[in-house]
Amino acid sequence: MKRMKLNLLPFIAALLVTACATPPKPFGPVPSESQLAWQRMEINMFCHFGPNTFTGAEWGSGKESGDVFAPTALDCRQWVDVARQAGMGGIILTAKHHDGFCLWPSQYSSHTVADSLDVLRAFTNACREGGMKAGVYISPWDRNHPTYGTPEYNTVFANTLKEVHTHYGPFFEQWFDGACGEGPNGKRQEYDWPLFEGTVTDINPECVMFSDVGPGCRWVGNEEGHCGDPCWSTLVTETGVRKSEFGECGNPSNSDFQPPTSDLRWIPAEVDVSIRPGWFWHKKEHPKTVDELMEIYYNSVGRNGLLLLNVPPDTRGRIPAEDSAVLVAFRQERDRIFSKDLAQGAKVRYFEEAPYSLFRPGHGPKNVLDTAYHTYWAALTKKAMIDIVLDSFTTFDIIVIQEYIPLGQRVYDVQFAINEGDGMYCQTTLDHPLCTTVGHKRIIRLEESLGYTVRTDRIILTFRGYAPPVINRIALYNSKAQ
Ligand code: FUL
Repeated sequence: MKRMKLNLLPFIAALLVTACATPPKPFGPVPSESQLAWQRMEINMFCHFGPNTFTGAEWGSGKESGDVFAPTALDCRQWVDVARQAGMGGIILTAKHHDGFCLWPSQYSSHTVADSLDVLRAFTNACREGGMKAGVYISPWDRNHPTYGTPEYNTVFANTLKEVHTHYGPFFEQWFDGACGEGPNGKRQEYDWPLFEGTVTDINPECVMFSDVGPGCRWVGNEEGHCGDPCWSTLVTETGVRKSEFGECGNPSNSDFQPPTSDLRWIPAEVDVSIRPGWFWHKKEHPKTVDELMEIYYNSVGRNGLLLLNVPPDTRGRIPAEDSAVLVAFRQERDRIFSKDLAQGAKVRYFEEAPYSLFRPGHGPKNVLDTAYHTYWAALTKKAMIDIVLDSFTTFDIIVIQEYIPLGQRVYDVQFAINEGDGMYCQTTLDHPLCTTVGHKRIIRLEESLGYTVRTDRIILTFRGYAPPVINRIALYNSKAQ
C-alpha cells in the first residue's frame, strides 16, 4: 500500500474562507419583514380628526352629539398630497378616539358618522389612489359605549377591529392607544389583548401593531418627540415592562440592554408627537417651526426611532396651509442637509495593524459607502475598526451610521478618531463615546456630541458590539453648507 502524506492545510483554508463568506448569523431578535419595512419608512403622518376638531376638546366625553362632526370640505386626497410632499410614506387616522365616535358607519356603535360621510372610506381610497400606506388608530378606551367596563365590551371591540380590518384594510399599522379610563358606566375595562391582537393578525398578519409594549412597535414613553439614549429596538415583555407600566422614555432595554434572553423581542420605538400643541386641530393653535421639527427629527429618526408626526385636519377636513407650508420646508431642510454625502468617493479600508479589523469576505468595509440596503460591512470580532480616508481635508458636522438590522441590533458603543493635520489625532473616550447603540439609523451631530465641527481627511471609527458589528452605511454631511 502506498503511503501518502495528506496535506490538509489547503482544505482547512478553503473551508474557513467558505465559512466566512457566508453571511453572519442573526444576533438576538430581528425584525420581521413588515417591521423592517415599517422602520425604513422613518417618518409617517398621524391625523387626529373627529368630534374634538369641532368642539375644541382633546378628550371628548362620548356624550357629544354626532352632529357636531360636520367637515365642510373634506378632502383626504389633500392629506395624502401633503404627506407625500413632506416625504412621508404612511398616514394613520384616528378612526375612533376615546369619545368612541367612529369615522365609519360601524354596526357595533350608535355613535358614528352617517353612511353618507364615511371618512374612513374616503381616507383609505385616497391613500390607495395616492400610493400612500394607510394605518388606523382605534382607541380601546371608549367613553361612549354602554358595555365598556364589562367583559362584553371585549367582544364588541374585537368585532369593531374585525369590521375595520376586513372592510377597509389592509392597514400597515394598527394603533392601540395606552390611555385607559372609565367608561360611561364608571367602570374600567380589563382588556383582552390576546383576543384583540389575534383578531388583527388573523385578517392581516403583516399589520404592525403599536401599543405601549408592542407586539409590532412600542411607545417611546413621551409625547415630546424624542427617544431615550440609548434606544434599543429590543424589549423584554414577559418579565419586564407590560402595558400601562411605561414611564418617560422608560423601559429596561432603553437604558440597560441585556444580551438576549428568551423573552427579548424585537419591538422598535415609535415617537408620536404633534405638530401643534394639541392632538386635534384648535383654532388658536399653530404649528411648530422647521427648527423645532428638525430637532425632533434628529432626536427620533436620528436615535433609532420612527417619527409619527401628527398633523390634524381642521373643521373643513383639510390640513391647514400653515401646517403644509412648514412640512414642505421641513422636507426641504432635510433634503438640503442630507443630499450631499461627503464620504462618497472616499477610500474605506479596514485598519491594517489591528487584528480586530478583519471582515467577512464579500462583506468588506467599502460596503458602508454604497446606498444599496442589503450590502454591509460584517466584522469578524466584537470590537471592529474602519478607516475612512477622504480625498482632501473636508468639513462636516454630521455623521450618519446605520446598522444592518435584519441581522439584529449589535452595537453598544462607537468611538471616533480623526486626523486634525500634522498627524495629530483627536479621539473620543469610553466615558464620552461618539454614540452608544446605533440600530436602524443614528444621526450624530458633532457639535452636540464633540462640541465642535470637524475638518479632517481621515476618520477612524471603532465599534463595539455584543456580536461582531454589521454596518450598513456611514455617511458624512455638512449642515452648514449652502
Ligand atoms: C394619547 C391620547 O390620550 C391622546 O389623545 C392622543 O390620541 C395620543 C396620540 O395618545 O394616549
